[in-house]
Amino acid sequence: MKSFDEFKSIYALPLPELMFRAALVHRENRDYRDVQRCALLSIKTGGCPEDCTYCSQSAHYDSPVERVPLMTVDEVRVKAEAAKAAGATRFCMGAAWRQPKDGPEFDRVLDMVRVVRGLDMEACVTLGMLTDSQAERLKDAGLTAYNHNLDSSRRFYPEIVKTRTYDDRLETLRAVSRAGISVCSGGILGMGETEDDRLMMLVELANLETPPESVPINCLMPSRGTPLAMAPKVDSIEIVRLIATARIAFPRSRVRLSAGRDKMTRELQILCFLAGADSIFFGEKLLTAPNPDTEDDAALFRAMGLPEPMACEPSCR
Ligand code: SAM
Ligand code: DTB
Ligand code: SF4
Repeated sequence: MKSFDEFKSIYALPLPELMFRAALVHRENRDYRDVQRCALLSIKTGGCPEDCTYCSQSAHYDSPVERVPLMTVDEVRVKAEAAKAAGATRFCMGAAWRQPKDGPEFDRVLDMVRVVRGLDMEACVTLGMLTDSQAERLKDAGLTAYNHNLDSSRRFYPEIVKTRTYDDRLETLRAVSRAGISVCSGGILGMGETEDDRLMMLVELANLETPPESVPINCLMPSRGTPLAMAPKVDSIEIVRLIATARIAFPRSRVRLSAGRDKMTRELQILCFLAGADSIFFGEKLLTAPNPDTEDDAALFRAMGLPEPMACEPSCR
């Protein structure tokens, strides 16, 4: 069992020591040159019945996001081919659903997964809560990973979402694991939580029967009309400390520097990579919010001396 005190004592180390330990763990367990580029696509946008206070796609708030129904498989194929040509080795698709309904739309998502896998990329989807049978069908379609974030600590969660519980979230993560799909689960910084809440979230993830193989760390993308529209920016060093702690807590997992890079300097992003982050979303849009220009990202990788996207290891296909 991992404990809060253990993670806190790591997180609170003098920064040079924390960075050194995280870099050691990174090198012992992974190839530091392998920073994965993932593409992200919103396959169904807006009008979501959940009330997540951070989200531009919730129907509870008046945000400027336009509702778009579920894409066609052909539209997804075009986007996936372009992403692959641009160097993505993972293609992630998100739907603004509380949970998928069995029927033609879920079947279409299964086809989208098959298309992405047919292009030899990892496929990840995030569709809300899943039943065991839906998880099994996604596995049969070839899904690599399912993204379902815990977002924050159990204590803080009811302050940001009221339409579902922390245990609902954990139940879906268990269904995903039972189906043999790799778990992608992390959180969001900057919603008014404390640094301890962020650590409690890592403890919760580390104590899962199957800890996530992928841990996205998002910074809040404040969206007009949502209750968190005016939330202040997260302190840079807090981001770096959390990434380093996540690297030590999940030595063999991908720690993903996810939403929020558009407001980070090049130097801060590089500190995050030195702390053990080894994945980014690239492309000019996340689901609804902006991401850095692809040209700026190419320059960032050149500056780090990591010019070529690394192909994903054969075992992940
Ligand atoms: N509806 C599904 C769900 O919530 O599980 C999937 C889509 S949802 C947009 C996927 C994840 O994006 C959320 O769990 C949350 O962690 C993240 N997210 C949503 N809005 C965000 C925002 N404004 N800033 C940062 N991350 C956000
Ligand atoms: C994750 O942890 N981050 C991505 C992905 N999983 C689906 C989503 C980020 C969303 C940022 C806000 C937006 O684009 O609306
Ligand atoms: Fe819906 Fe997901 Fe946004 Fe919550 S985070 S409102 S569940 S799309």
